Parts: sequence; structure tokens; C-alpha cells
Amino acid sequence: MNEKMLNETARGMVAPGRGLLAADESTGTIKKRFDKIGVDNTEPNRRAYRDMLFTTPGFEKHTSGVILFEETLFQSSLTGQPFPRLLASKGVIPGIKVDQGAKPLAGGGADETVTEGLDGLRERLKKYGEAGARFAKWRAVITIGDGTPTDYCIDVNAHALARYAALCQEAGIVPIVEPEVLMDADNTVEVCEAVTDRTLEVVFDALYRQRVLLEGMVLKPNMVVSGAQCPTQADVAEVAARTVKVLKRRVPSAVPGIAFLSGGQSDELATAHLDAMNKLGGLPWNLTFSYGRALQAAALKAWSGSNVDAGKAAHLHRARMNGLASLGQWDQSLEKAA
Ligand code: 5MM
Repeated sequence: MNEKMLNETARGMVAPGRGLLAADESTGTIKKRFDKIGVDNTEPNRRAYRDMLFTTPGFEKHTSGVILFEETLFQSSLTGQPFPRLLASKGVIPGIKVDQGAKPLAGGGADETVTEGLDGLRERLKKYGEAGARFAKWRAVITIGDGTPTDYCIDVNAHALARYAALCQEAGIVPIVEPEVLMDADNTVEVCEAVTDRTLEVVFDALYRQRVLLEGMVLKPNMVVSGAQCPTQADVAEVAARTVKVLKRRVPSAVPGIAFLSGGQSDELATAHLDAMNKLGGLPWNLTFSYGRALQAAALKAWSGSNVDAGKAAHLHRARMNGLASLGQWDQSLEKAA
């Protein structure tokens, strides 16, 4: 294992002032996004949309890497340059989502899933590395509900995350470890905190036992928030304090950085939360973003299939706001000014 290379790549992914664009929507998920703007989910449209994002002038200043879906890794830009090469030429690290989705967990609780994709992963990683991917992503889903999550669900997902991470590092690819505690139920912020705490404890135990190099990975967690359906919502300061408290307890300082998912938060709230955490200061890891929806929603709407310049402007604005938040330098007045 090339520990130095893995550490350098991981540190580059969470470099101060920059974060990750999660553009790895599977074909089914991008269809849901395109349906909202009345765009057909065809291969040329997916390519044109991703081309708009990746050719946004200046986005590289705020974006350290992009998580691609397999189809995109092997596609070319509208000018004919393979997407991974286009990104690398801008100093943006290409990455690849390698999980094959969350599937119903046999014998699990209601709505519980386990993420699949380990079979043949060693061979796929070789192919992805040759195509230019330098990091990978695997998302495990933990659902909060009546009697869930079960320990069984947390255990099997942690085990799979660690097996994936070890295989990535063997291939010289930095694993993003994403245990997502869903944010859309009616649970209180206290419940989210307890479930996130337990999940991270089990995940880091599995990573340690499966000999994953902590210096050569990036964690992609949820923030500790009130469930979207909960009548009482924790404010920005409380979310920041609770999230940092759990992370400090469970994430060793050997991990170079933590890049949050947005999980359905509004664009501005996801930025405000990240900014508030960085303003707290005194953190042992870099805290940044790896947003999908919170980086793309405005750009997708502005683009709507043909307005390329408007899409790029919206994308650049959100990337810039989150880049500032990763330094604790964002201010809401910057949103209004834009
Ligand atoms: C961009 O969405 C990613 C792919 O999802 P599917 O595999 O379900 O199509 C997703 O994994 C994403 O990277 C993370 O969940 C974070 O996205 P958000 O929108 O929560 O920041």
C-alpha cells in the first residue's frame, strides 16, 4: 500500500477552501432530478448536464474533486476530452461511486438496507484507476424509525464499508466512507445525535479491525440535525455544536478530513451549518463539503436543459459559498449580494 500517495490524495480532497461535488447520481436518481425540470433522462442529456457543471469557469477554485457515476467516468466532454482528464487538467481530482446501491436487508427492521457491490470490486477498482479515478465513494444508509436502526443493520453496513475501504487502498484509491444517517424522519436532534454517535463508533471499529489506513481516507457523514418532519428544529448553532461533539468523540485525528453530505437540507442551511462548525475552530481535521443536492439544485433549475450560462453561474455561486464555509468565512449577506 502506498501510504504516502493515499495520504496526499486524501489531504488534497479536503484542502482548505475547497470541497467535493457529488455528481454521482445513478441513472434512476438523475431521472428524478431531470423529471423536476422536464428534461428527458437520456445519455446525451446526462452528458450535457455534467459538461455544464465541469466546465464552469472558476469552480475549481472551490472544488477539490468530483464524485462521478460510472457512466460519466467513461464519457467525454462536449469538446471530446474524457471527463476525468478534463477535471484533472483543472486540478480537480476525479473520483467514482463504486457501491451498487442500498438493498433491503434480509431479516432487518422496517426499511433497513445494506449496501451492495463488493463482489468483483477489486477488478472494477483496477479499471476505474486506469480511467483516472483517484478516490472512490461507498454510501451506507441508516434509517431512523420505530425500533430502527438495529445493531444488526449498523454492523453489516460498517463491515461492508470497511471491506470496500481496504480494497480501495490496496488499489491506491482513497475511499470516501459514507455512513449516512437519514435526516428525513420525525426524530428529535437528540435521537439523531445518539444514532450518529453509535454508527460512527461501529464504523471506526470496523475500519480499524480491517486495517484501513485512517490517514488515507475521507469520512462523509451526515450532520446531527432534527429530522425534517420533527416539529422542533435545532438551530444552526446547536447543529454545529452537536455535530462537532460527536465527531470529536468518534473520529480519530489521523483522518485528514471530513466532507459532509447535505442530506436534503436547503442550499443555504447546508452552507450555514458547515460555516458555523468551522467558526468554532480548534478542530483536528479539515471540515468541508461533499454535497450533491445542496450544490446542484440551483444549477440544475437554472440550466433546465439549455441555459448553460445560467447553470454555470448558479453552480459557481454555490461552490464559492461552500468554499468560504469550509474556512468559516461565509456570511449570509454574500447570498443576498449574489
Ligand atoms: C448525488 O447523489 C449520490 C448518488 O445517489 P444514488 O446512488 O442514490 O443515485 C449520493 O450518494 C450523494 O453523493 C450523497 O448521498 C450526498 O448527497 P446529498 O444530496 O445528500 O449531499
